Amino acid sequence: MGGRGRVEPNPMVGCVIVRDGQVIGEGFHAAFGGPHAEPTALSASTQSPRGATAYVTLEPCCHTNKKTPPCVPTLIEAGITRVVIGCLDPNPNVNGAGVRMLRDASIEVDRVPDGLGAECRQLIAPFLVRQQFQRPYVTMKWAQTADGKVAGHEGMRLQISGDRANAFVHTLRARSDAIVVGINTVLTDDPVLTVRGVPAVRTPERVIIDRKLRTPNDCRLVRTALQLPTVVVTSLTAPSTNFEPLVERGVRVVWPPAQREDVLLAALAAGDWVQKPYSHVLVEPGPTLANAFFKAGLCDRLWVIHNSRSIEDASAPTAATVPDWFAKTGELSLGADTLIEYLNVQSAGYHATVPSADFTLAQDLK
Ligand code: AOF
Ligand code: ZN
Repeated sequence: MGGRGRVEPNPMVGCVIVRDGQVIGEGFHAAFGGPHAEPTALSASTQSPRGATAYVTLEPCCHTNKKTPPCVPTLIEAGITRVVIGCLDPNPNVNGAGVRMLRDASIEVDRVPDGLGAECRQLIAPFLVRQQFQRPYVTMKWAQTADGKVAGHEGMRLQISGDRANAFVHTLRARSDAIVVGINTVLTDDPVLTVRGVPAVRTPERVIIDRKLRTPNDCRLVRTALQLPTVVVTSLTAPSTNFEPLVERGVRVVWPPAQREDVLLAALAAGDWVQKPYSHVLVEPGPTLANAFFKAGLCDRLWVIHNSRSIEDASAPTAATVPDWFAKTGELSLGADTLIEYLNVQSAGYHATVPSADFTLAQDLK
């Protein structure tokens, strides 16, 4: 999990070398373009890996048209005699060919038990979703009061979560490729959607869903658009006069090919206008956008921050309801807040009811 935020769009992979029941080396893929887990674990081995078993969360790679040398020949040369894999690599250049190449070299290859295999797939769910469906992994996050409110009187901006919970949100932002908000959030909160107070692992693009192109030229997102990538996703019915002033200020304005909300959301999740593929999209929605994502089946994971205060104001907007098909995978107490993670068990990005890498890293930070 140490590679989270640094390896994407590649998967997180870990490897352990075991001989005579003893761990002699460990490694993980730490950064995009850098050494893979297997050579890292082999070079970290404290004893000769000859005759040892390599446990790898993903099938070792065997293809050569890429950044690093293939792992299968490296394992063979190191004298590994058994490889236990967590799951197959869906990359069409691998996808079972790594296993075959190992077996052809008389190396015993086994799979971990099914439950553990599902956990290995969950670890790389964003990679699997991208390989199979060409879309990023979508996380939604919101904060709510004890009485279920997400903003103040008549929707006025209200800081609900405390400093510790905010710091965790910023770690999640720092590992995401895009942060998405709806136009209502821009109009009421004027957010800047930057990563603050934590190391910036990636620079997320800031995306506004704005069907009628109402994004104000002087909002903070637009004012910082020359420094930080900013995209407005609009529709063909938007007034064209609003287009130029945004573009002049450095905003990329894009139109999915149809006007329907579901197409807009699907296009967003597919990130089909982005120059670089998105692996992780973080949506910070109001209740309307949250429900739209739930309805479109486009939310894979959810982080809800529950604050212990109530505001008891009937005019304050109420949080969306977490659908029944979301399974709770973690709970973390952070001062006056509790962070709860859910996974959408109906999504293609679901494999096992286990805390995500981001949640586990948050737990470790705590
Ligand atoms: C492994 N071990 O630790 C990882 C694997 O461009 P490259 O050389 O980094 O190769 C990227 C591909 O290798 C990636 O798409 C995936 O199929 C596999 N990732 N394989 O044996 C690793 N990270
Ligand atoms: Zn490899």
